[in-house]
Amino acid sequence: MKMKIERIELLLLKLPYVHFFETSFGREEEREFILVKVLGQGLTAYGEVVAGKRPLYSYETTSTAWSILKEFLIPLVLEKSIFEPLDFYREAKRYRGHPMAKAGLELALWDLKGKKEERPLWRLYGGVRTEIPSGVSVGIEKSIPELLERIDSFLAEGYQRIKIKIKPGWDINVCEEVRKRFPAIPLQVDANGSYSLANVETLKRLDEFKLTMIEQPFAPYDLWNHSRLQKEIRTPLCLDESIVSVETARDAHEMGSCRIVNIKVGRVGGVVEARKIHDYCQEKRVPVWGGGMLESGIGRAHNVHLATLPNFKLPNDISASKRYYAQDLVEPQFEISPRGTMKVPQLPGIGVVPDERRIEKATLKKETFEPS
Ligand code: OSB
Ligand code: MG
Repeated sequence: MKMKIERIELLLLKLPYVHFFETSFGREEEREFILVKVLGQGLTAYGEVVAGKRPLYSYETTSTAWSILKEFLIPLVLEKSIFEPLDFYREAKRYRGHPMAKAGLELALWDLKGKKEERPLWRLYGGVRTEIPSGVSVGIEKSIPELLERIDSFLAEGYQRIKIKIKPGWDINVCEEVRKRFPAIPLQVDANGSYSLANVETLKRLDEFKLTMIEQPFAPYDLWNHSRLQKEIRTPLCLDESIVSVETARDAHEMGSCRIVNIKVGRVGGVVEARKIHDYCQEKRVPVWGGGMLESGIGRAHNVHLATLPNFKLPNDISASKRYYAQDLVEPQFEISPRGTMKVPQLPGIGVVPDERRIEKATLKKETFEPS
């Protein structure tokens, strides 16, 4: 099916969180991110770039992504009349790095394809479920009692598992208190790469807490030390930041660096690469689950569709709209059922409707690009 793209827009948005989010990188009160809009033949399609204001989770930022999109990726699409996500993936590959910038535009092309073909994304991807299991990622809080209260209220909402952020000094003591209060809940921890060999004894002690997994204890590049640690502990390691392509997924698996893989489209450069990682892991019987980057409803809708693939075997970091924002950018807002599941939208493309007035209210900057 041929498609003519008439315009691409970049929008820089700022949305305040309902509750601050703190990780080993520090505390954030609001999220700055880029929306990519692709317009053509009466259709409007949306992608979200998950890069943040500062290069903490990865080297990308809203301003590097804006520049890569403006100078290289958008001209590529407009000059070569690319509209198929797979063609974009192949052409964009010659530019090194910048996966979040690439993913934002690829996601918009997927939404466009779904809308053009009048099918929701999960059907284009070959998804196998109409609702997905939701977990919640709880940041570092001001005190342990406050953390316990937050966990309690998320459990009351139905979330199927709790993930807590850890860092050196906010780990063993925290797990002890959480397990004292909630002895049997599915629990996992995420270190965002904040440990080193110097604190390997602490990591070994995490084995006591019946955790489903320990996510990314060491730095992103450090597959080797993850593999050494995995041999010394029972708890499965899960890699997030380290897995940036299907090749790194293979390296990690062959080295024994993890037993579970977190998939984020932004980190791996789009849905095409994410599905390659998914398929490789499925073949090797390594379960995957969907990570999150505190996306708006637009990015979250994309994550929901991806998480319908068969090898997404564990609850995802895909939570209700109100867990993140007072008013999300899409209608309907994402909600979770008392069973801790989220419905997969069934309208074409992302399947939810962005509210242009809310988007405009949150927009700091906008730029429009057209074919010459
Ligand atoms: O490591 O999974 C992570 C948010 C920002 C950056 C990194 C991570 C996270 C989360 C949030 O854990 C998950 C969510 O979107 O709910
Ligand atoms: Mg993580």
